[in-house]
Amino acid sequence: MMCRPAGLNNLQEKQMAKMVIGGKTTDAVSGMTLDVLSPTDGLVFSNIPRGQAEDVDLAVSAARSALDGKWGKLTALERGRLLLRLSQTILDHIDELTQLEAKDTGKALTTARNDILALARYFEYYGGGADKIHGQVIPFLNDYAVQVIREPLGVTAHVIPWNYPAQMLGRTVAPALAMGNACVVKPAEDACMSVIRVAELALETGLPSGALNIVTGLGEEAGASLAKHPGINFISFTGSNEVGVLIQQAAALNAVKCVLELGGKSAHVVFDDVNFKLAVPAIVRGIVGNTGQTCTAGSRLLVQKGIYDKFMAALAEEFSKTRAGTPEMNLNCGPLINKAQFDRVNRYIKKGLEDGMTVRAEGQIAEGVPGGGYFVTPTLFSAKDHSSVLLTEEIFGPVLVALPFSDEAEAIRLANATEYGLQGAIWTENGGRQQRVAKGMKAGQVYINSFGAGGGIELPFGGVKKSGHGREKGFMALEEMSTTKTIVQFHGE
Ligand code: TXE
Repeated sequence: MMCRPAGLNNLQEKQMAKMVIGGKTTDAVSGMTLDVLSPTDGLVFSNIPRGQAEDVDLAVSAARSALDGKWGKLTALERGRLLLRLSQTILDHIDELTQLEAKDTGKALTTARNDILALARYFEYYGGGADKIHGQVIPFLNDYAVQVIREPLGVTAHVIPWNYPAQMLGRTVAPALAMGNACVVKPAEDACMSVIRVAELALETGLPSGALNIVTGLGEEAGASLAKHPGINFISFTGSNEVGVLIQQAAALNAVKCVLELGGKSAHVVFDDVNFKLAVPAIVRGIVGNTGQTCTAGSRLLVQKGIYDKFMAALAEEFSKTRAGTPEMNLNCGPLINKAQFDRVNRYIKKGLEDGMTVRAEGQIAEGVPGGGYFVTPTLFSAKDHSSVLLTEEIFGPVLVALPFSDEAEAIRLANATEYGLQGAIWTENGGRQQRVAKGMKAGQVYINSFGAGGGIELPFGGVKKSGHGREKGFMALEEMSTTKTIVQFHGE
């Protein structure tokens, strides 16, 4: 039976989802399944197959056959057109996909809808890019012609997390397909329904069998089997640092390239000439949006001493308006994804209090949220010094920690005082300072007088230090998902 979830009401009945392998929807070879819980009420609303090594084998073989078959023979123009068609099909199913994403992750319906729009945009952007990847002609010795051409890597593996399932699928798979690779995706066991549905829609749109395969299951089973599979030529991973290291080790054993996006501890640096109207709402949105479960969440706030009290008062007022609620309530915050994340975030809040931090503001959990959901109170802390782990470790929840600084040099030192380096933001009207601090920050993306979750689809994205390596988004993703071949031709006599 093909899984055809169609809206939140139907989803209230338990449904069985299937994997997509070699153009067919399928159960795990073992027949085993996993329950899928809604974070809003903690209740089981679906099952997914518990894929294992044998299912990964089938998916990798299907991807290889696609490369050797119809998919591998398409022109760049034909691949691009298919992706553009898929983008439109996603938009045609936006209500269904929005409901599915919201149910699975607990996101507000408006947020989920924006995620589906972004998913469609990924396929649009890379569909348009498929036939615009050019090689080079390099001057060399007399009587030689040298071309450098770009080719697909082959079978690409993609292990993705649960915080933005639909967007992550688009981000990693659209450039891979545009370049002519065949993909095997292992979505997160906590949220993968939209990913499965998009793979079904891709088949209905005409994507050849085996070009996009989905193996569901546990990280340590399906994920680990995929990472170490000798048949893959590349792996992209977004998730925790601990698992990222395992992925890189597995990639090293097969000598395949890997791209890692491993989270962050992004800092806002607020100088005394900050524009309050711009900064205050953006900083609050940057930590409570998606319930703080965003790798780029602005989870540290460094504020210049002279305006610390005034700025914190304005921020506290805005922060205290935040409400965590169900998808239908469409508030600025939802539940955390699961019990483990719920316990983790509450542990950090408790630790903040033990470390002597002051609670400057709290949001609220909206009235009427069901019991059993994983809702936490958004919390704004003020720290006296940099000693607490809340200033260095990724919390992945709606918890913001503020700390005062004296001057530019101290601001840069504190902004860089974590093992992560994903994103940062600078709030000042002083142009010289904007440039100096942007260059001093060790981060893959820096915002000036604004803050976005990883930026637009057109902008290269990725981290330095323990936030990972490699770049996604923008045209750079097409380079990451391809390899170059140098062809040297002697044309003398
Ligand atoms: O991540 P995992 P978890 C961070 C965030 C969060 C923490 C833990 O700090 O609190 O990680 O979250 C698959 N081999 N981020 O435990 O385990 C897993 O099935 C191969 C940041 O959920 O890293 C899922 O598909 N794969 C982040 C994916 O890895 C394995 C997003 C991510 O899960 C595996 C999510 C294994 N051994 C969490 N073990 C971001 N950068 O946005 C698990 N997986």
